[in-house]
Amino acid sequence: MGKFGNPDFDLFQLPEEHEALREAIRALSEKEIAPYAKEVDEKARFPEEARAALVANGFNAVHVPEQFEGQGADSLAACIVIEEVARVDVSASLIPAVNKLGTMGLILSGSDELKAKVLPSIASGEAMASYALSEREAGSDAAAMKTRARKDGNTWVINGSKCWITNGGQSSWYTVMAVTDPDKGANGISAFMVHKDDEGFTVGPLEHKLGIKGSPTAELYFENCTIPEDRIIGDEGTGFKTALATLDHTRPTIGAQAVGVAQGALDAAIAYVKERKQFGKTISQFQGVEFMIADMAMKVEAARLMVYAAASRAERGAGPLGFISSASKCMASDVAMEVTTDAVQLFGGAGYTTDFPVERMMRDAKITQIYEGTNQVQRMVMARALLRG
Ligand code: COS
Repeated sequence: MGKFGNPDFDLFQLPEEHEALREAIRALSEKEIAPYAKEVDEKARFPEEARAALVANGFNAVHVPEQFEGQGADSLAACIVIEEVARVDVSASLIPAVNKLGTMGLILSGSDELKAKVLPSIASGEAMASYALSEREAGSDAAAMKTRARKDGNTWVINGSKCWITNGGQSSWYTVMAVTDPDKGANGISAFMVHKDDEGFTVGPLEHKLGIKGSPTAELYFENCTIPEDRIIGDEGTGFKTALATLDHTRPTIGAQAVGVAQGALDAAIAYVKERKQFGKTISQFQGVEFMIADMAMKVEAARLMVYAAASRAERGAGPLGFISSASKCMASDVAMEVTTDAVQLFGGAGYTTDFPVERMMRDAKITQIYEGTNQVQRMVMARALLRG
């Protein structure tokens, strides 16, 4: 070993417990989630079998801190769980992913009392959580939201609507961003925890989507929705910062989802090209096919490393996360789109049918380039971080 050598340390080797976690969640996903993925997609129904299996085995919300009856898994472990579920069913991977998205603001900025009220039920699987930032006219420009919250005695009264809410209707708790002071722009937005049974809260119609059909995407309505004053997350006016800080922590989880679906498509393509015969040999023996497989695997590996680097930095709280978190989500989702599209190509006509999972994977991959911020917004966030100096 040279001056910098340390035989006990390998930056690119995951710790044993993370590898063991991967083995466990992969086995569970293949046995208890994969068999239902096709039907879940065809019927656009919630993956109940996946929820039951994830809850029974403690994989539904691994990120919840131990102090609040959770497993306190680190960010990398949460990514591994999401990645492995997404490898077989992207819709099902939204259970652990959105539970994290819907509670991260609370974990980062909420009071211990509010955490104690919400988090144990998420950890146990009794409840799920969603994140409500977007509105019809405030998507990428999230600070342009119109939903209002005003103080009334010892309550907050919320009016407005939110849209594209992943797992809307399935979740019991919603992190809702609303304007509390319209004169202060982004600094006049506050974050709240709203429960599905709160007066004045209703779930609207579901979207009909290209992919992730097993995960409902709903509109939420707030009509004089009245919640206790202690349901605010952090101080008044800090909600937009909480919302963006949340995304700093969760964009790598979308990267993990993208890596997972890309790996699933790559695995399916490798198996297929070794079986499929044309011109008297398996198509894996054609150099054009070999090169495609090599490129696909190379991209997946690079995306995985970037996602893990982003998750590790989020875990360590190492500096501003904006660049790395957006870069990991953006790169991994672009890779997922390329790799799943190439997988369909390698299957040929068969890949375009629902007899094989790759067409579903391609449709599911598309959303990773759009949600938690379009990849155009990710590039904006990255550029701002770089150009700030
Ligand atoms: N963490 C904490 N605070 C942050 C932050 C971060 N990562 N990034 C910015 N802020 C702060 C800024 O410092 C600013 O506060 P001050 O005025 O006190 O300095 C405030 O938040 C507003 O920031 P900014 O002016 O940059 O906001 P913009 O309105 O320009 O919007 C983007 C920034 C576009 C990046 C943001 O709206 C965004 O991410 N949009 C996409 C939304 C999204 O991902 N939607 C998907 C929802 S989940 S499906």
